[in-house]
Formats: sequence, C-alpha cells, structure tokens
Amino acid sequence: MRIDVITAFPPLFQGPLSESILKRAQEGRYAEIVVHDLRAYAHDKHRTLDDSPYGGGAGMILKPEPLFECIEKLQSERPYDKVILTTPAGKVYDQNMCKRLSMHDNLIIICGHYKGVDQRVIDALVTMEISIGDYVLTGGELAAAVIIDSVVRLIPGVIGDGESLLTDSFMEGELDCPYYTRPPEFRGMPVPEDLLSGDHKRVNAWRSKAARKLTRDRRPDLMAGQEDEPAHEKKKRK
Ligand code: 6GU
Repeated sequence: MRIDVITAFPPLFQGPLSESILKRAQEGRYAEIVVHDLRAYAHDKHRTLDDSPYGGGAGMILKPEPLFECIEKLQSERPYDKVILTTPAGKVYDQNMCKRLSMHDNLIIICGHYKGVDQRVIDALVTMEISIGDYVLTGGELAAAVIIDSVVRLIPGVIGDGESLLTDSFMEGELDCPYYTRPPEFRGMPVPEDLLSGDHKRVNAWRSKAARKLTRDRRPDLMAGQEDEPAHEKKKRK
C-alpha cells in the first residue's frame, strides 16, 4: 500500500512514521508513505498557502491552487482509491473504516489546517472526509498520523503474529480482556488463578468473561444488538 500525505507541516510526521511498527512496515515494503510539503506547490514569492475567507470572519482558509496542483500531479502518476481530507466535519473514524481503508492500494490524505480548506477542493477532489473524534485539533496532521498508524498495522505481514490482530479490541465488537505477565504475585497483587492454571479452556473462559464484563461496564454501546455472549463464540456458529 502507498499513502501520500499532503501537509503544510511535514516535520509533524517525522516522529510517528520513523519508529516501531510503522518504521518496520516501510522498511519491509509493506507500506510506502510519502509526505508532500504543500509549500512546494505555492508559486507566489511568499509561498502563500492560506487566505482569509470571503464574507469575512476569523481564521484562514487553505487556498485551492496548491492543493489542486499537488493532487492532480499525484493522480497523473497512478490511480488513487480514495482522496481523504482530515476535518472535524468528517465521518467519525472507527475500526470498520480502518479495515476498509487497509484493503486499498493507493490513498491520498490531505491534512486540513487553519480554519479549513476551500470548499472547491472538497467538491472536486476529496472523496472521503474523516474526523478522529469529537474534539478539536490544531490541524489534521495528528489525525492523519492516527489513520496511517491504524491502517498500516492491518496490512497482512506488518504485525508478525496474526493472533494479536484477531484479538484486538473492537475487532470482534468488544474490548480486549486484561493481561498479566510475570511475576505471579507483585506487591501483594496476585495474577488471577485461571490464568496460571496452564489449562487453555480455563484461560479462554476467564478471558471471554473478563472481556464481556469490561465491555458491559465501560462500552455498553459496543454490545448493542449482540446477544449476551462473547462475539467470537457467536461468530463460530455461522
Ligand atoms: Cl481530522 N482535524 C481537526 N482539526 N480536528 C479534529 C479532527 C480532525 N478530528 C477530530 N478533531
């Protein structure tokens, strides 16, 4: 998969893309992430990217020309499955959108900034607007980094042991159970006995029950429409 990111602030991506799993995914050629400096597509003397909104009011709007030029150049080089804009006005991002995005070959992500983007960019070029939640960020860069991180880790091969993907929170419509590692007792706090039993049936039963309780206590919204049993048991019967 190739992801082209268009931003007025390329340095914001240096950290997130160059560590851990995202670094490995790029080194292993599972993902190619290309960050484009929007300023390279501004042609006036001051490399202006934004301007005040028609009709007045506070804030600045990203001008259409640099974005059109950058996106059209990319689209002349290869076909893109989606042209995404990060904006608080977008559809709220979730694991289902993430899964669908991870199946594409080529994505463009435009990082919204300042007060917004000239609507003509959205009307003519953008095919999907995404928000990462109901709060306001200073710009779309951190949202784009969140989308990239969550999408790239789903590309087959990026996370070595497939098991840890399958047991992700949300993958089966419920939260993941709590986990423990050695030592069996730490500062008077013991690890639940079932987990130490070495009996896989007992371990799995404990985990199912714990995951269900956590989901019911914290995210009952995830259980809507589900029967009173863990999602993975339901799935098996289909
Ligand atoms: Cl995608 N952009 C901005 N600026 N703020 C946000 C957001 C995006 N998602 C949530 N808040």
